Amino acid sequence: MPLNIRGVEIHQHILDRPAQEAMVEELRAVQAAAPLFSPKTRWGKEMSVRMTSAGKYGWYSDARGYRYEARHPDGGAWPPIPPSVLALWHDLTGLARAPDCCLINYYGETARMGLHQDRDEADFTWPVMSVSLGDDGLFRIGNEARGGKTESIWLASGDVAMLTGASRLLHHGIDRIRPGSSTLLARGGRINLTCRVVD
Ligand code: MD5
Ligand code: FE
Repeated sequence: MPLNIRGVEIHQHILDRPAQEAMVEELRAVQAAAPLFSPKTRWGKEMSVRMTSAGKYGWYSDARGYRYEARHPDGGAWPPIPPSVLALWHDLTGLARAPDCCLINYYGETARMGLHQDRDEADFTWPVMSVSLGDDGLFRIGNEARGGKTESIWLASGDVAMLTGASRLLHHGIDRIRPGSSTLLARGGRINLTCRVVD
């Protein structure tokens, strides 16, 4: 049974160590084809999280704002979503439809992500799947409206959060990671994969 926080279903350690290692290996190929970059916000500030994507679309941000793009900033198409990620998506969602985007977020020691909503997608009734790999991350879950009380939980390597229904539009963020808490990634840090249906 998954933990349930405000409708966010958290499956702790659903991926065992070999499954995590296999996923990291597949992600290496994605990053080789589509290198990590640091998006700039609309206000010109570089995000502390480095990113890339796989699938039909990649998430992107610059002075024109947040959006999905069909190409990596270097100009090429995004690589395909790795088979291990697609298998997990179909297994947990029960959907026949594949996600359009698998965003790969890389958190170094001091990276964080402020409270925000994910609302760049056309239809919020599709679930979102979030996979944590590597160091622990302190995940904060808020409300649909800005402000109010929040709840936090440490996400560990192999944890998967499913955002469905009413939880889909909650504010959320990563306050900090716990450097050195996992041996999965040779260079340390935390990877988060977020799979979404975009259009
Ligand atoms: C992360 N990434 O750990 C998080 C996990 C992002 C992002 O937030 O936008 O790249 S995604 C967690 C998520 C998605 C949609 C809804 C909710 C959480 N939620 O309602 O809690 O890098
Ligand atoms: Fe988000």
